[in-house]
Amino acid sequence: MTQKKFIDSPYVEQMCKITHGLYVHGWDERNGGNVSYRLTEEEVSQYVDTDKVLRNEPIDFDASELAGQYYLVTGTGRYFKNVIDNPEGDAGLVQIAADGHSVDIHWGYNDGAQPTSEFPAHLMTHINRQHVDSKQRIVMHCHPTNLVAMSFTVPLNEKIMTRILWKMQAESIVVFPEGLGVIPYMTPGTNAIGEATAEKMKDFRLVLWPQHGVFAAGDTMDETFGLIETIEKAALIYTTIQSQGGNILQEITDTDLADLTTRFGLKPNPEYMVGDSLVTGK
Ligand code: 2HA
Ligand code: ZN
Repeated sequence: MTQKKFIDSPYVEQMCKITHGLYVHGWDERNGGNVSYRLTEEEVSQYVDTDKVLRNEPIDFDASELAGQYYLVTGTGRYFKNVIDNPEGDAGLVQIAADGHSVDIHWGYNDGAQPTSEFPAHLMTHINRQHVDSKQRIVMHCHPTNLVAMSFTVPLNEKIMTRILWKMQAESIVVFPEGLGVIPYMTPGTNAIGEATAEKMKDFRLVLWPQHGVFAAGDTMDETFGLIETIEKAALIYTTIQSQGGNILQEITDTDLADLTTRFGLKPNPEYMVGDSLVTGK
C-alpha cells in the first residue's frame, strides 16, 4: 500500500488556509507571522515514516518537556502570501529530539528553511498551555493592525486594555473571558520574549506584544484564528470610534458585562469586571 502523502493531509491544508487567511486580512505582511500546530504520533504516522529524519536542526533552549512531540511549523523568513502555493518549502514537520535541544525534520523545509524565528516563544507557550489544557494544539502569531495601534495610544495595562476591548462589542467577553495579557515591548525572536509570553500564557490565550503584534493559543486553527479575529474586530471598532471623534455617549456597562457572564456561563477575571466607564472616565 502506498502511504498517503503528508502534503495532502488535512493538517497541511489547514496550515495553507490559515496562513492565507492571515495574509489576506493584512495581518502578516512580508515574512510577518508564524504558526505552529502540534500533531499526534497517530496523525503523523499515517503520512510519514517517523523513523526517517531528513535533517536535524539545533534549538538554543531546553524543550525537553516536549521531547517526542510533533509540530507543523511555518519557516523563518517565509512569506505567508506564498505558503498556500509552496507548503513543502515554507513549512515543515519537526519532532522535538529526546534531549530537547534540537528538532528532527520529517517533512518540508525542502529548500533549506528552518522553523520560525519565534520558535522559542511557540514552544515555551506550548509547554505552558499544555499544563493548563492538554487539548491546546495551536500557537499563532500575527500583526493585527488596530490592536498594534492601540499599543501606542492605550496604557499597557491588562485591565485597561481588556475592559476597552470587552466594551467594544458584546462578543468580546464571550470569546476571551480571561482578557488580554500584556508584556512590555521586547526584542522579537529572543528566548526572553518567549519566556515572558509563555509566563502570560499560564493565564491568557491572547498576549499582546506592544508595537509588534499578538500571540494566541487554542485547540484548533479555527478557534485560534477566531480569537484573533474577535480581538482585532474590537480594536477596529475602537479605532473607528476614535476617528469619529472619540466622544463615547453610551457603552456596554459593567452590569451588561455581568449579564453576559451569566447568560454564557463565563468565568472572567473578576478584577476586570468593575472599573471606569468609557463614557464618564470614572
Ligand atoms: O516571523 O513576525 O515576530 C516574523 C515575525 C517575527
Ligand atoms: Zn512578528
